[in-house]
Amino acid sequence: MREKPAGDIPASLAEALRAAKHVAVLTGAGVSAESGLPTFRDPMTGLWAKYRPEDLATPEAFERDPRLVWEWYEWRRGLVAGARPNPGHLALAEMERRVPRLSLLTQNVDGLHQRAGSRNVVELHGNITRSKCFDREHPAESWPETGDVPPRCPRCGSPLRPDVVWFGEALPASALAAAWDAAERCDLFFSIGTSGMVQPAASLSRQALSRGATVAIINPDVSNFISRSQVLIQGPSGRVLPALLEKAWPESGTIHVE
Ligand code: BJW
Repeated sequence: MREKPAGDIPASLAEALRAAKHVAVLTGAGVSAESGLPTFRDPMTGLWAKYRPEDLATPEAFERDPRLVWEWYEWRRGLVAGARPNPGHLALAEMERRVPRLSLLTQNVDGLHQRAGSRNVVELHGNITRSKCFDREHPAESWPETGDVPPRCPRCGSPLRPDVVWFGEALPASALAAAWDAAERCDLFFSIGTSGMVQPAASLSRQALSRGATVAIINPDVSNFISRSQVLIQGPSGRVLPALLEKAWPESGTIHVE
């Protein structure tokens, strides 16, 4: 295990990236922090520092107070709509264009990877911009303006909710299977901007490691990751990822990701 500050990218990691046949990347809220979106567990600015997850991010919370939950997600949808992909998102999209296969496994619900140009994105925790009904999971793109908060499903009348994965809910089966498959088959696995606190996503890096992949962590706070990876790079993803691309493909000159 080696710990490197941003800008000091190990040559061995750049070589591993250049040689990789299949790269898997797990991302978390930290990747979108430089786009101005709050993470969950930052002790000062994280969402869970101000709000209790059991009041807002469980099916029971929605049953208790659907208006509160809907309005909280409406506020967050506004933040997402006003955010733009940052150099970390853009570097990952560029990485996908440079390696034979890249699986981008994201816990983020903000859609910023897709907006940055990433194509093979697996959304483990859903997407905040989509809605579905609570009772039957009918997807809903529009609904009649009846004044109901939350609005009602146009097909069955049940209340609408954001299409995200709350605590105690199963992840979408196809997304979880794709993520597990990528972790088992990749030769290089990155864990970027995630605290690794939430299962089952947190187990993916260990699975990749057990199958022989090189595992690299990129995070400004690496204190939780000692012994969980082979390479630790301490720094914000918006700085580390463009530097990593430049080190892996120096012949390309400066890679413009902004
Ligand atoms: C930077 C940076 C910069 C800052 N650059 N980095 C086994 C053991 C124990 C518990 C469980 C278990 N299995 C399941 C559970 C329960 C639970 C769980 O894991 N609980 C733990 C908290 C204890 N898991 C679940 O309930 C999951 N469901 C499940 O397992 O179902 C089983 C089942 C099967 C069959 C039927 C029924 C059930 C579901 C988990 C859903 C998580 N949902 C949320 C909310 C999504 C919707 C929303 O957005 O509101 O997902 S919670 C929240 O946490 C969100 C995130 O995706 C997720 C992970 O957070 P993330 O991304 O890691 O963010 P942070 O804030 O924690 O970390 C940010 C990091 O970025 C930090 O490290 C910073 O240092 C770093 N950073 N700036 C790079 N510039």
